[in-house]
Amino acid sequence: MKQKISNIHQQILEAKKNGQKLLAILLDPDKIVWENLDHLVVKIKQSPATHIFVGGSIVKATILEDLLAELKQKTNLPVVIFPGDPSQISPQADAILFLSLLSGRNPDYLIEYQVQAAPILKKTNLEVISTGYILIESGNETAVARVSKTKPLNRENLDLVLATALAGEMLGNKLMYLEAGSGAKNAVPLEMIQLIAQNIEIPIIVGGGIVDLHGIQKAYKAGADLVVIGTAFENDSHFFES
Ligand code: 1GP
Repeated sequence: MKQKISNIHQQILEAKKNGQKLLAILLDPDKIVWENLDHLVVKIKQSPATHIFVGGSIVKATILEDLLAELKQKTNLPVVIFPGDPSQISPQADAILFLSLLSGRNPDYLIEYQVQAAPILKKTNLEVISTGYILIESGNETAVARVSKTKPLNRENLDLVLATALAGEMLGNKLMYLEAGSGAKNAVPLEMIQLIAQNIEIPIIVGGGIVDLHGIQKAYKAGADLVVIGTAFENDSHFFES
């Protein structure tokens, strides 16, 4: 196995300080067509991606292990688990986003799963990056809302989203993820990204429903430090060439 990439959180902080914008390609192990994996890896290498996120709402453990092993073997990018639940922990990755679903009021996603995951994580050398996760209403029901049985925050209610992000920062989260949900009809509103960026210090991840390169640039301009692209790249491996 290749050497682990360490200090991913520190690198994100430095990128933010230097105004360098980051991009993660999100791969859902359940949607990977294995015969195409080599082609996918070539396309990831040719893309401007700085990180690979791996995860999904429901993932079979063996597929996760296999995919992580392949990605670590074939790329030099940091591979970060973006888990749907504690079954999605693998020592093969470099880091894991230790998520708290702050927009919801389901205790499983606020503390129960974290309690289940902590002893498992303790035995790995994964870098654990605590991340506030805020789901924003996006025009259609997304897998995160369905699986977590939580409601997203109203996209018009900027005050509540801001209060949630502030609370997440004060609780000690190291990153804040503004999520419209995979395949969202509407991405996170730009004015919302801007407001949160003006009011919190920690790096901001934005994802869900971003379908073109212009959308990525707009999110950066509004204040996103790292943008996540899943569905658009999944549907078109030439996405970044357009
Ligand atoms: C989902 O934010 C990510 O958790 C990416 O969303 O699949 O819509 O790009 P998309």
